[in-house]
Amino acid sequence: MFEKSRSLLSRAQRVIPGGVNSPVRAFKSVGGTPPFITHAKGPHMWDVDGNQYIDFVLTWGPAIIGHADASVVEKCQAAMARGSSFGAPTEIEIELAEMVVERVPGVDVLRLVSSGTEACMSAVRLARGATDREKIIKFKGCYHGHADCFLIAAGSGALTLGHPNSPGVTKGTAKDTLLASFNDLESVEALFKANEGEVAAIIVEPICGNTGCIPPADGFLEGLKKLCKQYGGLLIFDEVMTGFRVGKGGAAQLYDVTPDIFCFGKVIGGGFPLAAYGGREDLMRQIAPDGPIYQAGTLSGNPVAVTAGIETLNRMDENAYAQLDASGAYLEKGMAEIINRRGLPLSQTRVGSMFGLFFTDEKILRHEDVSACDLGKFNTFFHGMLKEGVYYAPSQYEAGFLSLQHTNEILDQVIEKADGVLGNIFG
Ligand code: KE4
Repeated sequence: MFEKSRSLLSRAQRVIPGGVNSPVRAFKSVGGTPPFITHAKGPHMWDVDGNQYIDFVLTWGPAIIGHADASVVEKCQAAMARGSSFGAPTEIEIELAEMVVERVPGVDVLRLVSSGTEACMSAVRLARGATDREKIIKFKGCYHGHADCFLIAAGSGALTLGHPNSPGVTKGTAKDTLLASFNDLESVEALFKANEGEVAAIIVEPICGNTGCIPPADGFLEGLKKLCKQYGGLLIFDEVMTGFRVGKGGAAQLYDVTPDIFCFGKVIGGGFPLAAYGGREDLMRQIAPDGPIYQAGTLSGNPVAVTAGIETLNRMDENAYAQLDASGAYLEKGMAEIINRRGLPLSQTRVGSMFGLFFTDEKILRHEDVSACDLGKFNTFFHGMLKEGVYYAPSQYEAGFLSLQHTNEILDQVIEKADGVLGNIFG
């Protein structure tokens, strides 16, 4: 089933670390051989061995209207023919920025960059520059890209300093990143109190998507905003995954909590390297060349990526979000029927078309709870479904996504296959 992928992996490993250009693709968490993909269309992907998959990863979120959308392909081909990048301003960059400002209450000004890491890294630099403070608070299990200041593990005690969770990240960097627990306002306030006057910002995924899909508890996001106001820090919503995914205005609009700074990625680029950060005008005017806080990028706002982003956002109107939510509910209902009928120790989470399937029947409120999951059974489920032609994210610590092309007929196929695979696992 994966012979050609196995051979390509061996060849790739000789010249690329792990044979992949991003670690999660190597399947280290679930084991086995990652299929090498040849092409994708709509809700499907195909690999070099000719296997077809219903894709729940959607390149980790961006392919919200489905892979290789004809209109996006046509418009991007035309954009490419006019030159892929000029390193100079273009009108369509203004158009995309105006679309984001119009869609997302709280974004007055934004800067386009090329990756979510770059967006989050720049947002933190902005917060530090604007407040003249150095520390940030992040949450265990939240991922904001691979900038040094984010690769920090929690200290042993609740208030001990973080330490690097990757070689190459310095202790000097680690001391400025504090770790709190998601959905636990007390853990956040304790850090503010222990670092009075030193915290520049909280950065949070408003819906966790990098430790499975974990929604915010009622009042949590509002509580973060109040703590920032009380202690003088800025609130950064990392909406790289949730922005334009869970609604037109992202999680901020969904939960009616406006941060000071937003980070966007994934859907905004429709599958091209395009991300952004933005927010209050008084803050964003401090970014060069308006202000002294430096940030730059050779390919930032390149016309091909921007064209894909504009086409993708243009398709994401209220009806599209209503359709995605209905699809998410349909899948959730189908899986719940299996879980209930078979009495399985599984739990589901969902926000619109972003979902989680946890191999535990414990309530999942934060990253620490995910360790209660039976990762062995998750891995067996993952491979069972892969063999059945359904491509879940290769880790219990990832979220799943639907596109406008995941019809109920497609989802019925998944539900039927899942019933069989789960029956084999749990008897
Ligand atoms: P990139 O630098 O990978 O474009 O974005 C980093 C990032 C920032 N913030 C959030 C909330 C994110 O989810 C991400 C990237 N997400 C992972 C998937 N969990 C990307 C997949 C990968 O690392 O290959």
